[in-house]
Amino acid sequence: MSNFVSVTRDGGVAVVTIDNPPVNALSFHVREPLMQALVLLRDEPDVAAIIIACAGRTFVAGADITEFGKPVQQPDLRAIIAVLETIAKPTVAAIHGTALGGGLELALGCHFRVADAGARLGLPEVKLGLLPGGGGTVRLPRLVGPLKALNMIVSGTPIDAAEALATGLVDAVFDGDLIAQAIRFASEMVGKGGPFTPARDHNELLKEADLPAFDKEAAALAGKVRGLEAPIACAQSVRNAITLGFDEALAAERELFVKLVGGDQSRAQRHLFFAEREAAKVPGKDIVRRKIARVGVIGAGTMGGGIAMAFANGGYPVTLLETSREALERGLATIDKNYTVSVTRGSLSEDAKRQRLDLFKGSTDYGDLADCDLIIEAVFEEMAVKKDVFGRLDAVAKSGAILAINTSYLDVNEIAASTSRPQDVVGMHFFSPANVMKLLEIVRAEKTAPDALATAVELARRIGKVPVVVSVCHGFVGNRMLAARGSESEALLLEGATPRQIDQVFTDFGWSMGPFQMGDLAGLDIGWRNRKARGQTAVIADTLCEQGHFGQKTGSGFYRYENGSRTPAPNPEVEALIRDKAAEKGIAPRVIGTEEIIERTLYPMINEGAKILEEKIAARASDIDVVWVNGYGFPVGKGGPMFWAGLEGVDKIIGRLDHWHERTGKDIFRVAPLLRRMAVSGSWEGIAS
Ligand code: T1G
Repeated sequence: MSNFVSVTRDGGVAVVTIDNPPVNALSFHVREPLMQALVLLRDEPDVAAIIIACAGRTFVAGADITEFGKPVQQPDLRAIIAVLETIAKPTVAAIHGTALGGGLELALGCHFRVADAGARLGLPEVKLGLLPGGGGTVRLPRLVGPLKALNMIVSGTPIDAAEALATGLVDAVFDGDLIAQAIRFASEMVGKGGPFTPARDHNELLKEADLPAFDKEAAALAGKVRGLEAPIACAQSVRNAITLGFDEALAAERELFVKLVGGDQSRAQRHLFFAEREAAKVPGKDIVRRKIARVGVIGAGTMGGGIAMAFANGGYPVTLLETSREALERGLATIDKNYTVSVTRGSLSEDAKRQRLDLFKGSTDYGDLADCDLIIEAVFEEMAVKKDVFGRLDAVAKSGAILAINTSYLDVNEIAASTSRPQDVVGMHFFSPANVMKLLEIVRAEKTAPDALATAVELARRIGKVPVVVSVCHGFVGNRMLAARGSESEALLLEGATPRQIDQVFTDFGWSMGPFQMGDLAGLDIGWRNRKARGQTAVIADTLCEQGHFGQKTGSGFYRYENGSRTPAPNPEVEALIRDKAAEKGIAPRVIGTEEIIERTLYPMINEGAKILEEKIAARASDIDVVWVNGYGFPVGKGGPMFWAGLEGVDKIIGRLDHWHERTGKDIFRVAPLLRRMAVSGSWEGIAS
């Protein structure tokens, strides 16, 4: 057939094997020979059954995402499935690894699906700002029922083989040689004889559908999507499967797909898909990663406990060190409590909890870290404390162990230089809660060895984190840009905007909450301590902190939180404080609009991003997008700050930055040379000096 599609025979059973590494995406060079093979085998009289399988580590993981946005080359996936459904002899999809998106849709075009016990099946298109475009929203509800299909398609979360069997998505699950068992299964079907019913003709579950219940569930899901179009389109398309005929619903699905694939949101989310994978690539092909079998964590407080859980969740044995038995017991008890909450919520089984807790070894003796391959500290954010810890680590850690610093702004070079092995020192900046937040800024210090860096990046992926390599500067990428975004917040308050107004601009933009509500959640005292350490001031926030108002944890900050609630209520004291401070500074309040708030908060952030690229603190603009989407909740539908700058218009951004620079003389508005170059070249690629 071709390099990408081959056919083998086992008696009357033909096995069509797709081989398109690394994930058997349904690229055009696969689709064409696949179509030819299916037509041939359909019409081949001595072929009694057809199996579709894949070589390599996974079944088809979807359509080829790199082809989106380009003219579609025929045959497309729908044409292939249409031919599949004309085949009278039994067709069987043999699934291993992942059957995702167009891959699962191809399998839904077969009469039967059998899976390896470790397989995962799903329609994750919504994560790319799309909906299944190969009939998935019309065929899946026919097999698993509309409600299950709705949840699978709107969440985009794959299910495992056991659940796929239980829901009727697959017909059998096998351990061992999948192809041999698929051939046996197909032969049994031949033996049983047809007619064999394609998914499109399974209507029983649709007839029983409870539309009001469906609409209720769809509305609940829609309530969580904050301006994203794809989840809404997904729900509508599954609903069409209930209310419309098959072909009508299929046509409606296509229409929705074409609209989404050409839209900015999907372009943004596809950008992030590839950006996350690029960010994890460390220059230097043949770097041998160091072996990591055991991890040590110093400090069992909020950060240390979360970091330790992240490694245990990734299957790594953890030695957790504290200065005292009490502190250690307290830390371990919090970890146990966190796992118990997950069990109660049903996101973790009691067994899994037990297995993870068994990975922990508590200690108060630095000597117990001697057998660790990577040791990360999460002690108090003070240089002297960090240096003391690294001095002691230097004495006990085994040769070749990686020594990692979890700091959000301290100078990693200075700490590395305080050891005898700076080549083994790397920054691993986790985000709180560390067992939940995806982002991990991997800080390359001046002397960090390439293999230590590459090992830290690989380890991050293994524990389910999204790693981004950054170089040393104050606040690295995320916090440095956060400071630029926040630097005008106080000025905007003094000039007439309110915390609620500014927060509303951010939530309308797509963030889950604005800077003032976020400050209250994280604790205003963190920023206060930071500002004091740097000799900086923020008159409103500092005054609130001096008065003991740290936000949610004290019941009052920029908002009030009555009786321990998490719902922010207006705080008249803050409004009075703002008016007083403005009067003191002779600032007359005025009406401030949404545009101005965006210009004075998001535009400086992009400008700072350009400076970060100029200084090579980040290797790619897309790395900055990955940091902001995975660490700071930047709306995925906007692709991250640097991608969004392209949507917003870089000329417009430069024009307004120049305007505010002229008006205020503030450095955050001084346009970075690289941003001006981006405006000329139209892309961030290849313009860093
Ligand atoms: N198209 C093109 N390239 C892909 C790809 C795809 N679908 N999936 C992965 N790659 C590349 C990826 O960029 C990387 O490249 C390499 O493969 C390994 O990937 C009509 C509309 C399968 C779970 O959303 O979730 O079908 O960086 O590093 O961690 O309805 O890849 O090495 O150059 O991620 O082992 C729907 C996307 C598509 C699944 C494997 N499918 N893929 O994870 O490897 S839309 C998806 C994944 C669709 C139809 C529609 C994961 C994976 P490089 P990797 P991994």
